[in-house]
Amino acid sequence: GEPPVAAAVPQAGQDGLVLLRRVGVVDPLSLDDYRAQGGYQALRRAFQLGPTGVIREVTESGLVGRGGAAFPTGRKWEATARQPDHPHYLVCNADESEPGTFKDRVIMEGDPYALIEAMTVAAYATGCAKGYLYIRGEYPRARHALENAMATARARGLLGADILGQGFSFDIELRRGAGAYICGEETAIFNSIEGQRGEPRSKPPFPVEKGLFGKPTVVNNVETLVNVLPILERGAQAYRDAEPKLFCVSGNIVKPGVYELPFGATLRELLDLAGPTGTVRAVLLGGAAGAFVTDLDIPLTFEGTRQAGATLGSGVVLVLGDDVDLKAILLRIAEFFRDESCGQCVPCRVGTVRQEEALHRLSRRVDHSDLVLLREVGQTMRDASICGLGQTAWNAVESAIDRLGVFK
Ligand code: L3W
Ligand code: SF4
Repeated sequence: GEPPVAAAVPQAGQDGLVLLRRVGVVDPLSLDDYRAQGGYQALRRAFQLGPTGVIREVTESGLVGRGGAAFPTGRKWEATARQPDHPHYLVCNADESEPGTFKDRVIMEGDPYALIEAMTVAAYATGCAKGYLYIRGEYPRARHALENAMATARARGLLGADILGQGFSFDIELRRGAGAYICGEETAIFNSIEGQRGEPRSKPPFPVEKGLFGKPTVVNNVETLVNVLPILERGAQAYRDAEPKLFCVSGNIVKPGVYELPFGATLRELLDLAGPTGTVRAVLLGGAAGAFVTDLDIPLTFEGTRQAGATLGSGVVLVLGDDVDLKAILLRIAEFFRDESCGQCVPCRVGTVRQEEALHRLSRRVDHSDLVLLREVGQTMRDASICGLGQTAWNAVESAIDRLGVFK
């Protein structure tokens, strides 16, 4: 039943792609094919540079996290590497659950060795002997591809003891999520791996100091990690000159799928590739946690989207045509957050319920007091929730009211 990977990547096989260059082209089950297409060059380069050299390259590349929050990767790695407490752990966040996000899936399904190689580089740089790959439970095809890649890499001396004869040992354990959105929050992943309830922990302390099993931990998203390969293969400067970003385009669109463009392309340029099915009413950027925009000329950068009052988030570009029922979409988003709140803190546990109730009333009859209530509840969730779920649960609704005039 599932479509082949290439179908989800309309640009598959095109020249000039960086992150997607092998997706839909390489045999995802073949290590030999991966190596024939440039695989394991980056790890060899990493061993030449040494851990500090790798961190220097990653820092100079300017790479920031692709899971949504855009934290500088080099800073995270450097902070973990220097922790005196051992062991250090590496966690790859592959619990891709933000509605509208499916970029990590195509990488894992279509180029799984890239993620295994990138995790090995990250572990080498930050002094981790053990890594966990925490994958969304609903991704059986990706899991299969990764399990095959890990077993083959292990059998060929690319995982396990003394990798490539360089005296560095590292192995990866795969863990599956069980369908909870909140388990994509980094500290909820730690709890989940440790066998506790998947609830976020308060930060600080940040994972770089006290993460998995209370030890220094690097947590990176799949897309963040695979960027490290071209950084090492090309060098930080060449990478910076055309820094690649993945976008998950869906909704009223002719060719939905994952697109790669250099940072700074505009939303209009992306939509020209994907082809809206008609007039575009609005675009939801950043997913359920993101915001609606109407200006198609905004540059798709973290800064550009922030200035437009939105977020690049995990690269969600959900296109809404003229005929969509916005109220129904808002209700669906509110229902999602109410469902997925872990219930640990009051602003989010209660706020997501109140938000959904108010939206139900408003979609029947527009009452000013409900709009006031919605705003107060939303602001409280944003200011007082423990984690990103509650902090962002009102973003999309707010932008729909303020920019799209939904309840006017
Ligand atoms: C050391 C400090 N480390 C922050 C680390 C922190 C984390 C990263 C970002 O994600 C986003 C939200 C949504 N010393 C540090 C430090 N760190 N200060 O930097 O941290 P933070 O807290 O800003 O964000 P977060 O809670 O990790 C929230 C987005 O996630 N989102 C997207 C979800 C995406 C998926 C998906 O499908 N891939 O689920 C959902 O809300 O936009 O910006 O590592 O430890 N001083
Ligand atoms: Fe749980 Fe929501 Fe609080 Fe996050 S903000 S800890 S999801 S109740």
